[in-house]
Amino acid sequence: MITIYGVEPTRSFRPIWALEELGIPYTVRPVDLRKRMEDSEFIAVNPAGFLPAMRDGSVGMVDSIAMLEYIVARHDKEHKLAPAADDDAFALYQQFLHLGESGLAAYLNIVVACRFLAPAEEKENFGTRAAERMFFSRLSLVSRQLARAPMMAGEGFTAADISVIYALGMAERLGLADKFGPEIAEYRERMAARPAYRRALAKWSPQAV
Ligand SMILES: N[C@@H](CCC(=O)N[C@@H](CS)C(=O)NCC(=O)O)C(=O)O
Repeated sequence: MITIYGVEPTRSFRPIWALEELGIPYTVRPVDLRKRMEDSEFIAVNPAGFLPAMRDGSVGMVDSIAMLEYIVARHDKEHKLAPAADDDAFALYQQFLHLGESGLAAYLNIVVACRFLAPAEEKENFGTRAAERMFFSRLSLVSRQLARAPMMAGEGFTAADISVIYALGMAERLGLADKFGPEIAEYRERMAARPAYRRALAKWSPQAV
């Protein structure tokens, strides 16, 4: 049985949603972000202490995008969440799968740190403004893709949508959603209507549903 360590608001949502889409059994093991370094079971999987982490039998791993790639490669033989490598959609799939983290959510970590952890005079510093600017420059590629197709890899839902949608939710929690174009809001609504998304949300954030 797969175990995902970490609950709302962490990137644990990505593997949880993927597992719900595939109908693979799993458990969510909550980790308190403030006390995580004292959580010996979790630290055994991720000694660096960031979330999420995952265990699948003897496998222990970190990084939500790596987990999506692992889940797809090991458990998605029917290509429900990723096109095959020789499919025309594969390049877009790879691009947006990674852009959701390296081009979107990773920049927002800087904004989170400045907003919630920095001293007052550092909250709106050059670094956080640059991170926001980079987030919105990469987001323009998502908007451009939505002008051509309903989803990140084209016509079909994939793990690239899971990756990008998590980053958009993170931006909303930081108060940045009022700068989203209508195509982004419409895309989020469409993805949130998926039954697997609703089930994942209930597991990730039990009080929210
Ligand atoms: N690229 C990593 C980023 C992991 C990450 O930044 N996790 C956040 C929570 S979503 C965290 O644990 N932050 C606290 C820290 O890094 O110490 C992934 O996709 O899993």
